[in-house]
Amino acid sequence: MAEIDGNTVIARSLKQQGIETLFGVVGFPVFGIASAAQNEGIRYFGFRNEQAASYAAGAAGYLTGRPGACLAVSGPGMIHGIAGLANAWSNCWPMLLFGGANDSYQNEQGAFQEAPQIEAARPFVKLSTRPDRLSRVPGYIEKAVRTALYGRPGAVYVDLPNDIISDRIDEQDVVWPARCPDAPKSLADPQAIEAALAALRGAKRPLVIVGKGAAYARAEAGVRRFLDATQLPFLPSPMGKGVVPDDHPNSVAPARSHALQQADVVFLIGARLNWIMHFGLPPRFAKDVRIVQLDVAAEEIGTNVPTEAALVGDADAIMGQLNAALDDEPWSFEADSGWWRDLRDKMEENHKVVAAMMEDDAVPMGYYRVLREIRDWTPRDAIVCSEGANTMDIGRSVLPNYEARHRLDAGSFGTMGVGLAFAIAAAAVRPEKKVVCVEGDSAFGFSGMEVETACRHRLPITFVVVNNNGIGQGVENLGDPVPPHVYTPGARYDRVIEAFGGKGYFATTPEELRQSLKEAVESPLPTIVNVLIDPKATRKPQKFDWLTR
Ligand SMILES: Cc1ncc(C[n+]2csc(CCOP(=O)(O)OP(=O)(O)O)c2C)c(N)n1
Repeated sequence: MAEIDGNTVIARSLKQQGIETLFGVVGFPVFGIASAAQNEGIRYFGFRNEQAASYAAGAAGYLTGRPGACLAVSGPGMIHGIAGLANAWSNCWPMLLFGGANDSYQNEQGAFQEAPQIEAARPFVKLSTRPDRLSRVPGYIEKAVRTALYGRPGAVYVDLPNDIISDRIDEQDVVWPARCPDAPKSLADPQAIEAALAALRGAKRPLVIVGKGAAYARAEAGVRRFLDATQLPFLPSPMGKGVVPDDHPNSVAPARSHALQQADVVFLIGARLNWIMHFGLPPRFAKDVRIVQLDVAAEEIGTNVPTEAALVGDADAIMGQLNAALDDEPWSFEADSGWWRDLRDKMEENHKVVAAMMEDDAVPMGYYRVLREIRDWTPRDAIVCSEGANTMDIGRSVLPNYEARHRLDAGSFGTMGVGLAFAIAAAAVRPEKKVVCVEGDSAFGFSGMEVETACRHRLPITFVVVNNNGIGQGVENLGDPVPPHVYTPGARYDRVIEAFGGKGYFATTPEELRQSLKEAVESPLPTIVNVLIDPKATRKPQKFDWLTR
């Protein structure tokens, strides 16, 4: 049998475990791993910073259902990669970070880029580990994959010292475990299924909330069937958007606050009662709201509000149980109930406020006018990435999604700098899709250099920078001192991409924006549409101050 090196053992293990794409930045001691991965047929995307590469890995894990993988150099590179571990931890996405490390025989001697990497990763991962010898590396990688996937998905860190990477071994001495199967799917307790349906049947003002857990579990067919059968009103969480198309007749998203405040029974499908849902507490929710909760993680049950019926397990399998129970005993919520009439009235009222802003052709433009144009030029099945404050928040209601796992945003961790990375990940793992990435100008700046990554890999992403000269709101001109939230007024972000062979567009009027988007969306090149908006533009007036907190 032939001798092989550590790089090859690591690369082969990744391939064998179903990892087809690797994101990272090379340097000591991981150069050879990236090349070996390419030799094994893994696509390697070299980034400009490990932060973005690690964000990309998390998104790839969410989109594909197998852990996304990131490769980082020792010390500072691995430390940057922790940003992605934390983002994956918060969003419950399966990802692996492989960090190079100094030779283990130099530990505690002040080695080049030596750092307490295993300890640094630990708070954000399900497992932080280091192989003890080359022969067992595939076993460690199989366990890393299994840990990231099984139970509540999450991040895993694998430390790779140089002496393991550069070691050589007879191929027959390597222990190769089988490919880790996808996570086993568990069903809910049949009594909990009955309790859940009984709670919903007895509700006067029921509401379903569909989260990204439903999207991750590929439960879209079951959730749609359930809503069609029960005629219950539903709301998506930000990344739960698209599990059920936003134009589904049961969507009450335009009456979101009202629906949350008034509902008496809420059925959470893979959605958590965290800050995004105002913890399930007043004033966002009714004081005595009753909760039916479907989650893959038993420990999530009862978070912030006691749960009346707990459906623990795989969302797709459990939606199957609920649908089977409804087949046996059909039931649907009354279509002309006071609750539905109330929700429809509220949706109509909110629609009018927003419609006026979307049709306002005044220059400089506001968010709604810009986002309406983006909506009109975005293909129906595009993957939409979004980040920023107003740009993302308003975009969530203006930019529709029609398919599951087609929206990626700052998510549970509220991370800026994820947008470009997510767009690259989406274009990498779903090459058949158009990817549109809608960013605030501040958000763009966090990972802006990754436009070079998109150009180098010829990924025809359309980046739209909604430019108001700063964080949240900007100014017309720089003052002295420069206000903390302000960036260069009128910055030409569109020119950045041209340095790398992409195409930039600059727009200040609705007509220029329309023309730019039309060309950009059809272009075979990566493009940036930089649209200047009113630096003082903001959201529609909010009825409650806690909505903006
Ligand atoms: C990593 C990180 N750093 C800082 C912040 C704080 N923050 C929240 S939103 C935001 C940017 C908002 O401005 P912009 O992207 O221009 O969007 P806008 O609201 O102007 O549309 C920042 C910096 C964050 N959420 N994440």
